[in-house]
Amino acid sequence: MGRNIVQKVLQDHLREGKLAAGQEIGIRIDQTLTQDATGTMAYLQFEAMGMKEIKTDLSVSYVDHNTIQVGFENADDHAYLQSVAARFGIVFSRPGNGICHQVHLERFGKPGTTLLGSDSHTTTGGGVGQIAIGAGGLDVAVAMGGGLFYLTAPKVYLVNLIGELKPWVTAKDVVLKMLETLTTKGNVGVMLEYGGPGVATLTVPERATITNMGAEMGVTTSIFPSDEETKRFLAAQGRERDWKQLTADADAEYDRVIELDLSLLEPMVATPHSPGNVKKVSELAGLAVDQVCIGSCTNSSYEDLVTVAKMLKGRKVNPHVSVGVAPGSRQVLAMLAHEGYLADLVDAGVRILESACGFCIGNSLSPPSKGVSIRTINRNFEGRSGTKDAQVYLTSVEVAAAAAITGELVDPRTLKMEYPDVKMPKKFLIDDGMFIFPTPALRESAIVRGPNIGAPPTNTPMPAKLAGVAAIKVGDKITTDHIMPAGARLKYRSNVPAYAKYVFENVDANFSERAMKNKEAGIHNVIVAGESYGQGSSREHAALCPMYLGVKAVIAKSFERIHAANLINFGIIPLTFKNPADYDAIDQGDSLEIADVRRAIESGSAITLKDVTKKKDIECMATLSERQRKIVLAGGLLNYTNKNN
Ligand code: MIC
Ligand code: SF4
Repeated sequence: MGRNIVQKVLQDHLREGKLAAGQEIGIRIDQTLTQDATGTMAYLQFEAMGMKEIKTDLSVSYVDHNTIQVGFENADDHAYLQSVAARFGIVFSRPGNGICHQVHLERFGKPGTTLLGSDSHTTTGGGVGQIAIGAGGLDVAVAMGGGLFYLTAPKVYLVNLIGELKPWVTAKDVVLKMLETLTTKGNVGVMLEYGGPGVATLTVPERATITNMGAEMGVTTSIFPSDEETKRFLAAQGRERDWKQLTADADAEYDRVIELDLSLLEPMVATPHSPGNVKKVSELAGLAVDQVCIGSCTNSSYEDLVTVAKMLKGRKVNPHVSVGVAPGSRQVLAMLAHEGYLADLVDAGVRILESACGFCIGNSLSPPSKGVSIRTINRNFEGRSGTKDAQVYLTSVEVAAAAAITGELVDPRTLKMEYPDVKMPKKFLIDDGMFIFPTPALRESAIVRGPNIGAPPTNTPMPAKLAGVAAIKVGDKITTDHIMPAGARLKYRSNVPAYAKYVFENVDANFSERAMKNKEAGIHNVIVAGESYGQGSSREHAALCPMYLGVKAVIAKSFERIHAANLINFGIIPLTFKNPADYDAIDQGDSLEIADVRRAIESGSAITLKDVTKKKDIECMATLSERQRKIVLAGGLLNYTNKNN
């Protein structure tokens, strides 16, 4: 039987288990990436596991998320990250060099390899034919040390692309269409493989926009073939030697086939507050806009920003709209500058922002109250922009630039404007001067630890009996932005006791204090949740900080992949309701008990949660592999790894 691309790459890297959908497998990781907001904890954990050097082919530490540096905390983090990279043989990408996913695609992504990153949009690498997966920092730390990455062998869906995109219709519209089809939930354990004749019509940066936002569907990753177009991209980056062909066999099989005719698509928009709320731009035409933010790892390539510059050239941004542009990398920024496009943007009245995540993570350019912000980013969760009641819409750069000019959400096809048909350059401007590559001398340097650098908190093993309380009850689609806000709080990422004060800050501001009091009184905290708990980012702090507050279990209707793995890594048991209707029976504040929690986890037997207040037994399931059971019992992966060393 022929093999698809996912099977080929996974089989090449398979070290444990069998490649049969639903089974746990362990794969070798060739490359890792971290970013500053998840990186400090990942490297602290790397140190705590006693690791001395990396065992991957390449590990890169990027500084891109928190470059605001209000106060000493960010600068301390950057100094720690730089010194730790030097010490362990990791490439360091200095602040200003760009957003991890964009830069990695440009300079390091390699077809047929595996990439594990402590950021959910690591999936961007699928654009260049990598199996690129987002995970918690602890999993990345283990992979850096040569350990395997464990995941569920996926179901593979083929997205068969036919036809060609019409002018003004873009890769962003393709992925928004996919979000409309697959939605943001129910896709755990799936990988998407793009194929069909339409693939050849898309450049690598366009493909990367599509694989980037696979994260929003909750799929493990998405991958494109590596073809002549991939070769052209790598050659333009001076890396033709990294190319290899990667295609599916003609008789490859898939668990599902989704047909997508590119020529039938039109400009799309995701409306507040979920990337899955997809509509046609034409349906919302005329909506007044306050702000336009162009950038992020989804849409900030050279082609994207030259398109914006060409649309704005000789025009002024609308007087009612504040327009920010953040180039995805220093390479993109430098090319815009050298080729004159930067001047066009400045002349038009654009606010030029640093090549970093910035507004995307809510640490700058928060919209005004109730403001409408058109953004080219990938997530519009409530409050993520830093303004709770802001209305954030996700679009292509073309739609965003049209809004910047007109002050309204408008289908750009209705503007009397020539389509700026921007081509990928034959040669990108290559300057690796803002990377610090490892050298033997650097390996001798000392690790710098300012006062913001804490130690990773420890956990106790799972108790014999869980005796606690429903410390909070939340609804469906709770994102990690709800659990652990970023934005202004991002600077506490290296300091768990400080960051833990903000758990569920925007959902229930008293949660942290209440949970801490319970913990001090010896009462275990339990989180009760609806469907698709833990959507969005890979931030392990959404498990780590609850662990610090004494959370021992989360019981939900369903979980998203990365967050469930993070809970296990920090010794919190993810339980699902056998009968989802039982969710309604539990109220916040109810006393909850699992009499034999340890034994039940050990033996894999059914788990009965007793709602003591309601005098009701609730059947639960813990879908854990043998390895995961041991991790949860040990109180997390750090304890488990240290015990097994
Ligand atoms: C995000 O886009 O939500 C982030 C910020 O990049 C996160 C990582 C983090 O919280 O540090 C992600 O996507 O994993
Ligand atoms: Fe950065 Fe936004 Fe991309 Fe996350 S989604 S990596 S915050 S640009």
